[in-house]
Amino acid sequence: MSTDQNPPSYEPGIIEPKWQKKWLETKAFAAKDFDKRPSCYVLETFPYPSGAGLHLGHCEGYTASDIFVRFKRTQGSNVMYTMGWDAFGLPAEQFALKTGQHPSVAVEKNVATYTKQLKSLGFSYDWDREINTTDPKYYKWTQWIFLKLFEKGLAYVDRRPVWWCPELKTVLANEEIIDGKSEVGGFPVERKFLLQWVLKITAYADSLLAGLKDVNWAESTRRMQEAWIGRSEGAEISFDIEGFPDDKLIVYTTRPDTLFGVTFMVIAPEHPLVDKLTTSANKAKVEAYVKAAASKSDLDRTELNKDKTGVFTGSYAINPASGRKAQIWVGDYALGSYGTGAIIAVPAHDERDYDFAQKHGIEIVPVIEGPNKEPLPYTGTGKMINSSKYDGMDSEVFKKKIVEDLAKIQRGKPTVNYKLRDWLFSRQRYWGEPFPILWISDADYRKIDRAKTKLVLPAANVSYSENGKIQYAVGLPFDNLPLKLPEVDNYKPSDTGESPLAHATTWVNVYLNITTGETHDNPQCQNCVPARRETNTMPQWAGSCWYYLRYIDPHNSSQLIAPEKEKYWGMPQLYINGAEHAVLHLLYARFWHHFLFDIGVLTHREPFPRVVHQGIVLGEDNQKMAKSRPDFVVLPDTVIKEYGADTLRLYLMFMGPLEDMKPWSSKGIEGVHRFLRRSFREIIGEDGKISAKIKEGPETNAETEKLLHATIKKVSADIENLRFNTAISALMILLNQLQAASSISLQTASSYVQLLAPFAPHLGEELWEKLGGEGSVGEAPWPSFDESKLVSSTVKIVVQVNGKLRAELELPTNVDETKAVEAAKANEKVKPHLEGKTIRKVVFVKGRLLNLVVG
Ligand code: ANZ
Repeated sequence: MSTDQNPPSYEPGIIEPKWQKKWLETKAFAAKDFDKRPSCYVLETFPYPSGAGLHLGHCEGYTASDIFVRFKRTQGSNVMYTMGWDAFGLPAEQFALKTGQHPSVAVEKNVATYTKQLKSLGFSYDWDREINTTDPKYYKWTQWIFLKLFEKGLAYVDRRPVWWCPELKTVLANEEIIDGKSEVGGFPVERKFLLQWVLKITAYADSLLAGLKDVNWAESTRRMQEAWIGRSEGAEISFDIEGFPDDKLIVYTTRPDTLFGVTFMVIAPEHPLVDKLTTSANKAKVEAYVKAAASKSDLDRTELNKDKTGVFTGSYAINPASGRKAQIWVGDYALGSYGTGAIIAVPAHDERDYDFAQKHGIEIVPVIEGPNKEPLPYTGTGKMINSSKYDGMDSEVFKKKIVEDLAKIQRGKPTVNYKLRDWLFSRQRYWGEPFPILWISDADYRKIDRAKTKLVLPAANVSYSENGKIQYAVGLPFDNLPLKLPEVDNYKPSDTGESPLAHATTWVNVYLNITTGETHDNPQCQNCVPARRETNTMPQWAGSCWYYLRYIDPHNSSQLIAPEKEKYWGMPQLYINGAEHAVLHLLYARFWHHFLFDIGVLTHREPFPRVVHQGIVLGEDNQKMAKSRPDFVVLPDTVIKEYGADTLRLYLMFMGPLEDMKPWSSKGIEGVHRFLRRSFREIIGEDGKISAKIKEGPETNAETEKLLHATIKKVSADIENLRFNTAISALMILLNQLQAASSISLQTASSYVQLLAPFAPHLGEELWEKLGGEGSVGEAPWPSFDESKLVSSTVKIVVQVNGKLRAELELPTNVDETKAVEAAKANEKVKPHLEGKTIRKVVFVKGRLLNLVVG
């Protein structure tokens, strides 16, 4: 704390809260709809407010976008920069299970902590646009989008196998199961068939692929998303089966050119023909195999290094091209869920098939010869061999030709497949958005007058049947949303895998007026039928699929987003997030966005034109920070307490390129803290007033002037390109020059503060105020640079000793011979070569070379 006796020092603990308060009070960062300035919308991933609070990863990404928007404001943009909470999810529900308190209690507490932490970092959000996915006013629109998907036939139900862990009483994701046991606790899991909601994302596969052509994303991310969608062009080929004249075995292949090399077939354990094709001699073996396969995940089954297992059914397929017989095996490396669930196996040209054939002693017939007669399996292209009349043909030509020829005899057709699967959209959980759906009987469904009802009915009926009774899904009227999540006493999923909402029997069982869509508990009501609410909830992804749209119009109760506002703000011109979002979040959100575009809600087809992934901040030991190694976990709060938020921000950006993985360093943070202290000291004098070194009038030091212009140019370009670390280096070099100069102009000092301000906004405001700057430094127009002042002020001079290159010196452009010799003598690399010797001759080429002849 400064007193009258002591010169003031840099005290972030005082400066920072002061400016944070001021920014909040003046609503300094309000985004103004329809303002004349150009709009600039920047998005960052809204956090899941966990009990652990904000971590360094959040701070890194958020600081980067905050610098970017602060820079944009000074350039005259009307910035929209926002924050919200992705607050549905398992941990809040588990908190409820443990404490008996409603999950919203945990959410509220955590949101308060996060808010405080984010404010303490000085992020320039428009807090009036804050959103929370668990707020009924928000999830009303999540439900609305779902209802639209339902109405358009893009949501359906299916009895799907899910992994169920009886011990944990929960459904688990594929990734949570290792070797048939739960990752947590190692308990056995079983397949359970539960009724699930599924969204038809596959209908958007081509649209999602096409859109990737127009985005400015990291190449690796674009490719990952492409691979996830996995468009594959191939052919379906139909095989006769010996002894089963009424059946065909249809396979999907991307290599019809290998057809003459087929020596066996593999069908998935789930394939509908397994039982039929298994001869009695093989029955026991096949049944045991099929049973064992049921507990493996697709991931386990297709893992390349896994042993390729299988059993022979005893039946044979007949190759439509060669007429040869091929054994039909059941093997779990053929997946039931891809293509047709059956494949041709060509050991000569496919690694998996090769391993399998070797292991089971099956014949290997090469049909493509590579240019260098490569060893098997050979997966490249070449000349056809062992393929009857096609021998000698180029394999790429043959690939098309054979499909055409097979098509003529109805044995084949070109086919496109996708890796992308429809999206399993329901969870047996409490803490999620309820589905605005009710189930009614077949007879009651038929009573609905489609012309009169306000219920939402899908183009194609959505139904399921249980014990011979058919149930139909109807959607609540759009006007009746939100359907609020009911209070329950018991948050546990039940033994049957049913969602905890099923316990809320009075909420679940209602009477539905099939005209008005109203629900109540009065059985007497006319037009009413008994109905049962859907008790699954939506997955965590739902709320985050469209949140970036809601910031544009967060309080609109009659529309998801007003079209004029969507037009004005457009889509976020920058979205910084973690690389873990490369597929799921960015794909799901794009799907909903394309859909909303198609139904006329939006005018922009792609939501995220520019996506950048921040790199992970590692611990000082170069490992991922983890609770298990608490000594290496750095918490933002602790750093802020010790050094202040400006230091934390600056250091996170100085550590290295934004997208790189980089380790924390306590030395490094000391360094940037010193830099901020030096900046403070350079502007503010001993008496607490503006430093005596700072003079009115134009800059008189030519070196300073040149460097200032070069720094303005560099920092501006670096911020635009998110190269914050090099921008900060440039500021450090400029500060060195300011310190070395005997005086600085007020203009230079002000420009320096402006350049520093996006990175260290609190210190920026403080120094700006001291310099007598007008208003907030965040609003002052960004300094401009003069290209003509950038002419380099230094040259590289090559130093030779007896003609041998010894060093390169950076010296002022107009350096003379004497000064150059002096500099060379002082240089560490040159010194040893002069020791004990006399300079006999000096050759100096101005601005280029210095040769010292010694002896
Ligand atoms: C014969 C063949 C020969 C194949 C060859 C490959 C190489 P993508 O690009 O992934 O679509 N396949 C087809 N359906 C399958 C299923 N349900 N489970 C496991 N594998 C399946 O690859 C398609 C290839 O993967 C197909 O082409 C098929 O093997 C296999 F030298 O057919 B191929």
